[in-house]
Amino acid sequence: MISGKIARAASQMAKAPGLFLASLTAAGIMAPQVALAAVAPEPAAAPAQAAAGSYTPMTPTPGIGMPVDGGIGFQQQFSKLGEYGEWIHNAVLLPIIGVISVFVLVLLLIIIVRYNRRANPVPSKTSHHTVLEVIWTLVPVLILVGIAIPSIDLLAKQYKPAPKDALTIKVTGNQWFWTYGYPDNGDFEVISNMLNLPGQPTINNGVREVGSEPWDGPSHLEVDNRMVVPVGEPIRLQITASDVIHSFAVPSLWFKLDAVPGRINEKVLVVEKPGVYYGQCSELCGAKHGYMPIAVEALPRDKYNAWVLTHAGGAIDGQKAAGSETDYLPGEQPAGEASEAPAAEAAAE
Ligand SMILES: [Cu+2]
Repeated sequence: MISGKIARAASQMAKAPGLFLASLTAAGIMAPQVALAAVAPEPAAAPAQAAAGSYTPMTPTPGIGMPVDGGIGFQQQFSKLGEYGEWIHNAVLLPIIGVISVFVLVLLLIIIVRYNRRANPVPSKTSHHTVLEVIWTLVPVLILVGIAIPSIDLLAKQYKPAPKDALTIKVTGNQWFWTYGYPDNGDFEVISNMLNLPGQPTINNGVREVGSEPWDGPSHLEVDNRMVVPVGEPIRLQITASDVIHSFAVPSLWFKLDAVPGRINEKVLVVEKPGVYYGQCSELCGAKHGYMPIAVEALPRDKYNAWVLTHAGGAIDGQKAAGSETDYLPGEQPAGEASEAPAAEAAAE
């Protein structure tokens, strides 16, 4: 384990000597003074603090990444998928629902006024009308097809796997808190508990009260240790649970995926803007189901790396190139090759 860390750190040395020494320093292997003396060309030049790992939690913007008073729509979205989903809801579904509801209401009113017993004592005996029947079958079919096209497109995009070299973060639901594992960053783990509520019975022993730090967000949503992620790059979230089924859900990031014991569910997350985004467990999971919120803090890469280095054993991952690789799963072939392969086999037969 330790030798693995040293090996990994050593491989980074070639690329970034400062970071290598910083990680050694963070791991307690080398004294900071020795590290700096050994590398820094001029003592004053190296901002040692940033490289050695530093982190102050970000103060959330009110109303962003969290519910708002009287809100009835979606939370403001901070991912491409979320913006697309919100567009389908606002520009496709709501107008269709509105037009159909008004149309049916108008038909009902016409029937009530014009075809009641007094206004129309002798009702028509017509029972079939071919043109009308074709229209009222065809129009709903076309409406459903029109809704299905963007819906299936969104569904497909949501389950597109992360690029091969995306950063992996493992999310585990527990009764009643979340743990976040960082296998690409030295495999440390963050335990995330809801902050206690002032003047109310203690929910989590040994955890401070919400509002006791300047960066605390809303009560019931803020946690002691947030899930920190890099902004603007695809992240492979692998989600599981240790006891019962939970669900990892963050509305403003258009993200919800069940956490099932003994199983890993995977989905890609790309956060567009730095910020703090809150969510909650969304699967009834026991007595304290309502007290296991999620707080995702998205930071620029350099700040994310500095956060990583604040953890024992934390190591900077190989700065994954965002989206440079293809989107197929490990072991799968690219679309072009895959289509050629069966043809080649067929030709051989
Ligand atoms: Cu839960």
